[in-house]
Amino acid sequence: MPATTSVVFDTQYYLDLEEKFGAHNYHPLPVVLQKGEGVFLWDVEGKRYFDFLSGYSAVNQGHCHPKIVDALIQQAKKLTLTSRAFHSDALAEYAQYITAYFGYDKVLPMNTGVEAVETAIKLCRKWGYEKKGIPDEEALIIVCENNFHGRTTTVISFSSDPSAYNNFGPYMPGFIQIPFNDLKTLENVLQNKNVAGFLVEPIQGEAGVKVPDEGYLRKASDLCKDANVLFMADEIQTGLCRTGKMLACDHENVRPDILILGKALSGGLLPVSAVLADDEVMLTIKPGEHGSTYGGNPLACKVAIAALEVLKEENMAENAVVLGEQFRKGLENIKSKHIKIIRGKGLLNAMVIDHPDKEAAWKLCMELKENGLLAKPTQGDKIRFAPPLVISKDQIEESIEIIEKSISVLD
Ligand code: IF1
Repeated sequence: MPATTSVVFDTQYYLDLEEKFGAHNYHPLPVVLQKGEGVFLWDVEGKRYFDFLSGYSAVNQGHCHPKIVDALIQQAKKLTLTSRAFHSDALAEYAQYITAYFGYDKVLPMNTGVEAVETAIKLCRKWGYEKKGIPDEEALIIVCENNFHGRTTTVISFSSDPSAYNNFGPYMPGFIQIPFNDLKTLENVLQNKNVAGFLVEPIQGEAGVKVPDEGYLRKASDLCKDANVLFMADEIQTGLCRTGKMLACDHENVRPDILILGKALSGGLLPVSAVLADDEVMLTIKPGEHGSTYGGNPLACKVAIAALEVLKEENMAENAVVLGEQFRKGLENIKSKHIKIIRGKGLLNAMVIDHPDKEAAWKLCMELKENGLLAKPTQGDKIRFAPPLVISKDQIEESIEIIEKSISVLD
C-alpha cells in the first residue's frame, strides 16, 4: 500500500473517538461536521445541512465569513498576542472602534461570554461599594429565574437549573433571584439599599426563547435608574443583530449601564467578549484588579472589528427582521397538531412541541438532521431555530419545507 493513501473515516469513527477520549459534558446530535460556509455545514460524509443553531448565535455573520477570515489571516501573520503587559496598535484601534459603535466611554475586553459576565459582576460590586456606598461585603445583584449566563462557579451559583449547579457548591452568595418579566417583584426588591445591579437577558435563550412583555426592559431600566442600581444587559446571545436590532435593548430604546457582549463579536472565529460602560463605572477597576492573558489580544481585536463591520455592511439587523417574520409565518402555516407555540424575535425563534413522548423534540431534531437541517432541542420540549443572519428568502422557504416534511415523524 503506498504511503500516501488517505483513509476516509465515517461518522461512527469520530463519534467513538470523541466518546472514548473526550469528557462527557455534552449530549450532541450525532453529526460530525467538517466544513462550514454561510448558512451551510457539511459533515464528514459530505452531506450538507442548513445550520439553524449558528453556534448558539456566535455565527450571525455566517460560517467562515470571508472578510472576517481575511482579517484573521492578515493579523495572524503579523502579531497575535502581547498580553496586557504591553500595548498594541490593534487594541487601541479596537477600543476606539467598539466604544464609538455602541456609544460608551470605555470597553473591557475578555474572551468567553461567561468571563464578560464575571467582569460585569465585579464592576457592579466595585461601583456599588465605591460609588453607591454599599457597606463592605453586602452588595446584592438581582438576577432572573431560568437565566443562563454561563458556567463558572459564581455564575452557576445563581442558576435555577439543577443540572447547572448540582454538586458544584459551595455557592457564591450575593444574588437575589426574581421571576423574569415581573416588574412588581423587581420594584419591591429594588427597595433594598444594598442592591448594586440587575442582570438580565433581554430575551431568555436557554429558557426556550422567552420574549418578555413589551415595555418590560424599558420599565425595568427606569426602575433601576430611580433606585440608583446598574441595569446590566447580557446581550451575548440576543445582541449583534440576532433579534432584528443591533441590540435587543434597542427595541425599547434602553441603554444598559453595563453592556455584555460575546459570541458573534468574532463571528465564530475566536472567543471574543467585551463589557462596555461609561467612566463612572469602568474606572472603578484600577490596574491590576482585573484582566486576562488573552483578553484584548491583537488577533481578537482585528477579528472583532471585521465582525462588527460586516453586521452593518450587510444590513444583518434588517435581514433578521424581514426573514424572521417570513420564518414565523411559514411555521404558523404548517398544519400539525404537534406545534404548540411559535415564538421569537428576528431570527431568534423557538417552537414548543406538543407531544406525550418526552423525547419528541429530540426525535424531531434527528429527523430534521436526516432531511438536512440542524437544530437542537432545549428544555425537553422546545426547539430553537436561529440560522445565520445571511440566510436568504429562498433558503428560509426551503427550510420551512424541511421542517414541514420532518414534523410528520411525530404523527
Ligand atoms: C453551552 C444555552 C445558548 C449565553 C448568555 C452568557 C453565556 C451564554 C445569554 C456564556 C452562553 C450558550 C453556551 C452553551 C449553550 C448556550 C446556550 F442554551 F445554554 F443557553 F446559547 F442559549 N450569556 N450560551 O447564552 O457564554 O461562556 O459560553 O461563551 O454549551 O454551555 P460562553
